[in-house]
Amino acid sequence: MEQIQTFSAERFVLNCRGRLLDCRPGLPTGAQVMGILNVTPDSFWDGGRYQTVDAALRRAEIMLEEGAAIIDVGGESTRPKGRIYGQGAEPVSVDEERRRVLPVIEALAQRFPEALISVDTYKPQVAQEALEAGAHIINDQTGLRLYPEMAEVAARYGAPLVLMHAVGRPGELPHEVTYTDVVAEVRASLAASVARAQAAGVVHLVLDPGFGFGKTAAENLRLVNNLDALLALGYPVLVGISRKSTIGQVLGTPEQPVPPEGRLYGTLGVTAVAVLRGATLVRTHDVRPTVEMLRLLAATLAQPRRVIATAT
Ligand code: HH2
Repeated sequence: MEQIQTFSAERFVLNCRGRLLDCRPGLPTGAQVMGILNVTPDSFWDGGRYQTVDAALRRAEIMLEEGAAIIDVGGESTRPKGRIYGQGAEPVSVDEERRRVLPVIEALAQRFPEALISVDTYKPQVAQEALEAGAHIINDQTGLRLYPEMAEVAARYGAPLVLMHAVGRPGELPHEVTYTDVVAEVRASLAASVARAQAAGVVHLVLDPGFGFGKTAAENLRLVNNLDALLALGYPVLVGISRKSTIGQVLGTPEQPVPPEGRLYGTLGVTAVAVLRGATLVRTHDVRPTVEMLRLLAATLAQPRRVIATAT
């Protein structure tokens, strides 16, 4: 596998509409933390908790105090239909998504001018209005697959674009996808998304394997353990592992996964491996535990390694 020796500032220091975010591997903080703020009624973990602007602002304030660099605002859950999550999330119209996210983004931008705000949407119209309202980053869970014109919006506003790998439509994941080589296939799909974004003139991209999106638990973990294959495409890598069902399935069984409230420590373990393999952005519901784990990970890795030869 090819190795990237240097992480150029041009690609790994993101220019977020004039504000810089260092995403070079080896950061003293381990990685940049993106705090999740779902302003939805039906997200699998935080759904229904932050549906008023006041509640969303209070939650953002806590996450920023705990060390989040980015607040990721989402107005449509992607909770898939199926055995684990039951009915799945409802699709959301452009109007409803706008109504949910725009007032929160506007209030966040005013109240916390030092914070970076990303908008978790695959709809170009919502993204554009979110950028107008003060967002800095677009987080596209479909990696430009549904609406390639999202790339033009990112290019026009000078906003970094997160390209996540997923299959199917959000909320309607096909559960029967079979991969022959999940790492190679996800990498090839992301490479195609990168080419599309570059052609539209987007400068700053972030790649995301799409942990939990139409992949088995083993495939999700294999992607994390081979994240350097995505990093080799030459852009910073983000992971969103937080409390997802893979953690519950490994701790319990595929039939009876441990519920989301019991998935924090497992999440931290998988996240540590992701960062060791080169991820420099971590999307999480649990900012303080993640920040503390990352700091200790970085402090440990900063110590010189000495290999002591053993007698055979
Ligand atoms: N995961 C979710 C949503 N957005 N964005 C990126 N870049 N990467 C992810 O892994 C990712 C994401 C799903 O998690 P969550 O927002 O907690 O749940 P829900 O979709 O139910 O709102």
